[in-house]
Amino acid sequence: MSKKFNKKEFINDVKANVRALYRRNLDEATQQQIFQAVSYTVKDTIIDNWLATQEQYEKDDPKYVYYMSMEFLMGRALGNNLINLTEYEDVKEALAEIGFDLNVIEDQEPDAALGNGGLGRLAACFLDSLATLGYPAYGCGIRYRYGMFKQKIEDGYQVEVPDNWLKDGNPFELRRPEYAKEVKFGGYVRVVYDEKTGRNHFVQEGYQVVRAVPYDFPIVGYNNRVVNTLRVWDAEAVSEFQLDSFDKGDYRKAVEQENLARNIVEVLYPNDNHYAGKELRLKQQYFFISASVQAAVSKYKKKHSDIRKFYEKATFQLNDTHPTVAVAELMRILIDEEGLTWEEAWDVTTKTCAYTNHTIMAEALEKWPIELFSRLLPRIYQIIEEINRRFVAEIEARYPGNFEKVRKMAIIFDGQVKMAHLAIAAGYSVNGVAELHTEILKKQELKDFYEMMPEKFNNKTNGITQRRFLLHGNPLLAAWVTDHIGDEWITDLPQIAKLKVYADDRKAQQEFMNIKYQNKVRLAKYIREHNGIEVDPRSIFDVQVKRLHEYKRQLLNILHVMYLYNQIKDHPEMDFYPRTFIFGAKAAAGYRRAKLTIKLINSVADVINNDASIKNKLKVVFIEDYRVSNAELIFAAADVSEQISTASKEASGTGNMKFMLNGAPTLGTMDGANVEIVKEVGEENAFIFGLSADEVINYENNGGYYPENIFNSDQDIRRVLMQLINGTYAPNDPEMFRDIYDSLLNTKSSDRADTYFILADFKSYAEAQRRVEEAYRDEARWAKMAMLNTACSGKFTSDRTIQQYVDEIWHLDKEVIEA
Ligand code: CR1
Repeated sequence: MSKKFNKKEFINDVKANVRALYRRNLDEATQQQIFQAVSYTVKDTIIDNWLATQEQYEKDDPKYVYYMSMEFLMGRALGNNLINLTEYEDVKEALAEIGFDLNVIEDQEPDAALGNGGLGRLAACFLDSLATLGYPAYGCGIRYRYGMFKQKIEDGYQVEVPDNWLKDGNPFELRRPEYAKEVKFGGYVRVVYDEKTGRNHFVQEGYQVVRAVPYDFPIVGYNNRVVNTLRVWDAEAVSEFQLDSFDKGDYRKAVEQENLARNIVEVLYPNDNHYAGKELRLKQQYFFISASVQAAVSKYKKKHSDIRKFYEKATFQLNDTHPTVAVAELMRILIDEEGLTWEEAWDVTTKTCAYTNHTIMAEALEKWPIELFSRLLPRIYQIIEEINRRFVAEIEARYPGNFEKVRKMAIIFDGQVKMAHLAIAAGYSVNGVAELHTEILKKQELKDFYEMMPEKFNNKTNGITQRRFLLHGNPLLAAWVTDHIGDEWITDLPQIAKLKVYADDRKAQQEFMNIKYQNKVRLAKYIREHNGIEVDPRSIFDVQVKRLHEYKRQLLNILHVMYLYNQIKDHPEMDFYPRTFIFGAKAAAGYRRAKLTIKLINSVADVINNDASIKNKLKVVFIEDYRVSNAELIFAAADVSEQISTASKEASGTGNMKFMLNGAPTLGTMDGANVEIVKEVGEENAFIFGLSADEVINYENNGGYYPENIFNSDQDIRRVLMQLINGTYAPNDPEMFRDIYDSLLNTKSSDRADTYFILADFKSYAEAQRRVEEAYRDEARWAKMAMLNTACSGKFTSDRTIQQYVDEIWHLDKEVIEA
């Protein structure tokens, strides 16, 4: 493997880096400076492997996957890189020797939060698995100057603070100006007839141009010397003197170009599962896609002369519709720059692009107004028009006289460009992210497309990397697992099933639960330091961490807490097992009801946590600024995994898998990947409740759901809902939560009341919660359940997901880095 770790050399390198970077000696350096110096030292090792990988790929000329994504939610790099280099323990020891604690050093690193939630984190897990399995891959994205905002809670409200993650410098990235590309916006297209070839040429003129400069991040494979690349693009102004002669001295244009460059990569849009339709967002999309596609084509051309075989060496995976302009950009390059005919270019494009759908939420569908689209990307729009013309002709040929089909499937319709339709028409593969989700796509959301081209559709159930979410995040459990079954699970997670033989072993159960307890102590300390709340690690840690969204139903959870509180107040003598309800969630900055839900959770927490009469039986904690780095602590410490979305709405979920891996049974609906989790672990080792996806879809299509009937007939529910508007949790402003109350009962708005079936599922949720309590009281039973969740999590490694993408979509060959 990589050259052996040498402690003395390592310490000397760190010392030298502190001197070179900060002109200080070790004893004068801050923890941040040590972090930087250690990272540069680690980067040196990585660079050796990066070069070796590069050379090997150069020699073998393999096919690459370009994973195109607006989001890569990487989290911290140092700890993960050390884990994958298998140098974590060595470095920890070496640092201890010179008086530093690796954990504290790791805490100096800001999260690279270039993503919102599951979609962005999935991309990050995929890169880890691609490198670990030895597949040639590039992540293609944007180097946002500001990532996902930092969340502060002030007076119970979310306040967004800019995430200036680059302010201390970013030790692992590498700027690559030699690979810069130019990206053009606006202007108009002039058609020039070429008499020699008899073909039209399309020339874009009067445009603005931005220089795209790539920054490369190393993606370290586990213990295999493979280092792949995440390439994220920064925008720079093309300075005035570089304007072509026609534009020379055009001062206004120079300033405009400067502004365009400055704005384009400024900040990540903080929406999860929601489309905002902002012009700047479309600029971001085209910016990084144009640069990435140009780079992929240049790379191919270095070794190959026949561009018509491009797809033999490259495939583009489009992470949702956000990168779908890649389809038209590739067509543009092939036709306008490489001189291919339309048919030739279409053949290449449709063998290169593949699309992943991540949601059926209607509000997430990207549809751009023609006016905006054609003004910003005139040539790209022309190409999409032609793709649409031909696609509509196909639909008509297939369904003569059926205008309904055209209306539902056309790429351009009703003044809008529909990105999902473009991705499906041009992609050779369309996949969902869990079995249930893919079935819903085929039967409901994309039914017409499935009927017309069933061969494109397939499922790839999501996964997570056990290297970050067990080996790094839960070192105690990781070591225990390795003690019992060896360490092959690190690269072959299904091996973890070998733990099943310990499920009934009392000693193993006690060790397992003791580790859980220590992780709860670790989290309790974090909560004390960050929230000033004291929680009892002996209580049940019941956790819901994920983006705040109505369909994820944090509201159901907190309404149930209010109900429990009523019960305890009414029956102080009641035997109630102490519970700590832990929430963590960011709300999109403009999502009012989600933000009000955060306020509600914090208001309920305030009342309950300060009520001495309930003797600490109930605690509610809202963890500020939920992100990848604190998620690692939270999963390790969870007893109960709340996965309570309205059935059919959560495409997959991936947090559910991280909880399972860490030994927390699922309390959830039959939604997304929960269905597959229950199948693996057995229904007796999960707590399932609520309407099924079919029942929800049936109500949605046929009506018949009346939340007010439930409100009128159920005293417990009625009381909880009334407490939203009678000042119980907002004595100074009883109207504060009116909007939430209205959302459940009133049809004032055009929407159906209780869109997400909270009242419908309330009682069955409460009943499932009682089963949780009962199970937890039986220590041996719970320990067995928890251990079986870990033991049955093998399917949910992203290594398995990636292998399926490779076998069924990408068709890549494994690379081995020679020593
Ligand atoms: C889904 O909501 C899924 C991730 C990753 C999200 C979640 O259930 O686990 O994608 N979808 O596949 C999304 O962000 C834009 O859509």
